[in-house]
Amino acid sequence: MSTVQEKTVTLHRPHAHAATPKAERWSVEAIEALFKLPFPELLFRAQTVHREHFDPTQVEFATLLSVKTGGCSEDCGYCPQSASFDTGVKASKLMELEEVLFAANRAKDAGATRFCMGAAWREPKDRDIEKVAELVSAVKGLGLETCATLGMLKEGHAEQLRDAGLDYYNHNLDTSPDFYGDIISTRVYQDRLDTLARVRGAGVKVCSGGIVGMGESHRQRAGLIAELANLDPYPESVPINNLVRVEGTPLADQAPLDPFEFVRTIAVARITMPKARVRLSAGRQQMGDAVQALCFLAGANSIFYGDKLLTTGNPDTDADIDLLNRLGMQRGTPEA
Ligand code: SAM
Ligand code: DTB
Ligand code: SF4
Repeated sequence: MSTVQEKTVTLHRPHAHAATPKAERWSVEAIEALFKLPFPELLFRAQTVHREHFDPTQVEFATLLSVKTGGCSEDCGYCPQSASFDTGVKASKLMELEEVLFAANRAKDAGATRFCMGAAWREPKDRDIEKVAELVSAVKGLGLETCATLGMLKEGHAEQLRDAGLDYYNHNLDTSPDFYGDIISTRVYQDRLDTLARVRGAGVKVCSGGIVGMGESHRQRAGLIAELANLDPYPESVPINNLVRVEGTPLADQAPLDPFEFVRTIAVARITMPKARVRLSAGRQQMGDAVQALCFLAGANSIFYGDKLLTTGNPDTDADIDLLNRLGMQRGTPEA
């Protein structure tokens, strides 16, 4: 690592929610340069930014529930829920309200503050939105923050969800524009951006991140962060997923990512999106406590909390509480 690279990195910190002039935005090159910093330098910068905006001991607990599982018409190469791959995931219909409320109550009792409902749809139909709106308003009634991830939204859908009490909509950019076509053939990057614009336009908070470890290059990893950080404003919530390699998907045999590269991605997300909740998302079960601790040091302040993600495993809730206790950290609702 040369000191020349180190010196050429300038820390631009555009303010969230302010109109950011084009000149101040993050270039892929500047983000790549951050990625290439010596690890201690990168973590120091990320921690400095984190502490400017948040209490670094606080971590948000968000619980996921798959309200409609499997049988999806999209072909996202990482996803166990695509009907294109034989992964053993059984397709099911949208869950009934009572079942969702039961799970949301249990999540609340276990300490979650946000409840995210996921559906394996390319895009919901009008009648799906009506049903999900009922789920959202019931979960909101429990005093939980609500989030939904249902695929692409048409005109008016985001407004309907907002009116039902939806706080966040999750829709990931997943990777860089130039790698996207290698992973998904059934939609294009602009479709994702259009949905994010609809969500933002309706006044629903944006949760958008991506997956690393899919075989993307360093530059493409930087390209994903640049796309997210240059959204104007950038997302309030940024989930960074480490690919969960699922048997039957095209990415099942992908070589695992160097864990330090994952930690670097968290740090770069923190530096470029200072006020966002950066979520250490999928892949924690395979990661080990020490790497998770490094992610918190790099600025992650949110996790998915609960024994299951959508279809794959997640650490036990007891193990998560134990980990935070050992680190002297605690559950909270980090506010910038
Ligand atoms: N169908 C909707 C969509 O694609 O937006 C919502 C559900 S989809 C499962 C939500 C996100 O989960 C994906 O965008 C992707 O980032 C993440 N995801 C899915 N499978 C994953 C895997 N095997 N490893 C890591 N993240 C994964
Ligand atoms: C996100 O970024 N990650 C979550 C959530 N948003 C919906 C999903 C992770 C899914 C991991 C694979 C599975 O459990 O099916
Ligand atoms: Fe379907 Fe979402 Fe999985 Fe893609 S990521 S196959 S859209 S459930």
